[in-house]
Amino acid sequence: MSETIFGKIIRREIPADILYEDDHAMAFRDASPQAPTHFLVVPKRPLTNLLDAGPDDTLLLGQLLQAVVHTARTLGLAEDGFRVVINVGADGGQTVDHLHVHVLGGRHLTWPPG
Ligand code: DGP
Repeated sequence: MSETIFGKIIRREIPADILYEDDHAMAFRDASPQAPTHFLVVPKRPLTNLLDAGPDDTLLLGQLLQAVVHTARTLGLAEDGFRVVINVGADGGQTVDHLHVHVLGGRHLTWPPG
């Protein structure tokens, strides 16, 4: 995959509001928030998107969701709930080609999305 802005954030070459980090994942606030709380969880290994995740990535995908839950709890989202979204490809609205999990909360979110 080609280099993306998220790779630069992971390597701390450009700034981001980092909320959580472990050996496999990083969480940072979205630069274009769509809710009072909106952060992204990314794998440190640069998978392009969910389609790029194979059987060897099963554990990693679970680790990403554990990072989602941990960070959401830390930010106080557990009581009222939140939404988890993974955009995949053009029709999915993916604009950055590094797998990322959106986490949105802090307001009531409507359904369906646009
Ligand atoms: P998506 O459309 O699913 O690919 O979402 C990409 C998100 O990434 C979008 O909500 C805005 C966010 N984003 C893009 N560039 C940057 C950046 O440089 N820093 C941060 N923190 N977020 C970014």
